Amino acid sequence: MTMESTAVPAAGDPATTPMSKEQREQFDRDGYLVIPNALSAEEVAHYTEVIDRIYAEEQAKQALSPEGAMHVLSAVHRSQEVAPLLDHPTTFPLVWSILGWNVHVYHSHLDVHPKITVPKPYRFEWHQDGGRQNRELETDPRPRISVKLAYWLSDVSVAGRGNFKVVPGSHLQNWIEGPPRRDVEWPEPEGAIEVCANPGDAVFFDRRIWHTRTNNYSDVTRKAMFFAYTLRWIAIRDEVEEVRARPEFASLNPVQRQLLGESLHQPRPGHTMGDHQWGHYPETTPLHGFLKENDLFDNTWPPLKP
Ligand SMILES: O=C(O)CCC(=O)C(=O)O
Repeated sequence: MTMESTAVPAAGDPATTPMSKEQREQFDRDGYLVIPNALSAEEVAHYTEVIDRIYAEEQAKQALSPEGAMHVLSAVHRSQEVAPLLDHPTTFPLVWSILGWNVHVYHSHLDVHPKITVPKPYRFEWHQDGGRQNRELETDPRPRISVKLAYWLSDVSVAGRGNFKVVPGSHLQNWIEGPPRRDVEWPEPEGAIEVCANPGDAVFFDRRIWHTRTNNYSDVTRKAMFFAYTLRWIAIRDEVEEVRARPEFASLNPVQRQLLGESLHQPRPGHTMGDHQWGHYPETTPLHGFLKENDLFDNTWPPLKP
């Protein structure tokens, strides 16, 4: 189910259930949350079929990594079939509960990591998301600015299956010790844990949490889809222009189109797309409309002030 900004969902619909107090406390403390059963078994089967098909296409193009892994950027550009994950009712409320209504998806990827059977050179992959945001923002800690959702299609309920690895609570830490060069072997950061999840679970994380993908030496092929959200005054990295130019873009709901960077601005004097992205026109921003219709504004949290 995806939410239609024109239809008011029924009371108790997960799409209109904001992040709970307990979830917020945990997210603020740990920098991430696991959302059990974010996807139904049918959805897991459906998205697995989609990702397997994309993997087969990449394999046919010989575009996989030497270990046979796939890391395809711009998820909806690759297949509009994954668009319902952009505003999935079980997870998207976490996004607007934290970032508010002036948001879009700036980065996404579809990942498949089969068992590694060939030697893989060491590389220190621990990072915070946001690239140069981590150099160009001067505060300590730096601001959150973006959050990311990972939907698990494979079973990573035990460690060692290419799990997502984090240092809980490290989102408030600007720096961790690392090697002088990324190919120099280095001990894992203190307190690092592999996050375990069942197929259909989602992980919601603060971009600042120190995290890494881990190598999959298990027999279970790791499959996951990632979507990162940020404020509309930050540029989208994904290839969304082509997505917006396709006829099928019109079939998406208004919130999904907002998340894919639809301009939304009305060509009239003094009204620019940039102003719209700055949030000057809430009345023509679909997520603002959805939150208003469902009485979801919250004066105690600035991003959710009407
Ligand atoms: O694939 C993973 O487990 C980690 C993904 C990651 O590093 C990221 O989303 O920035």
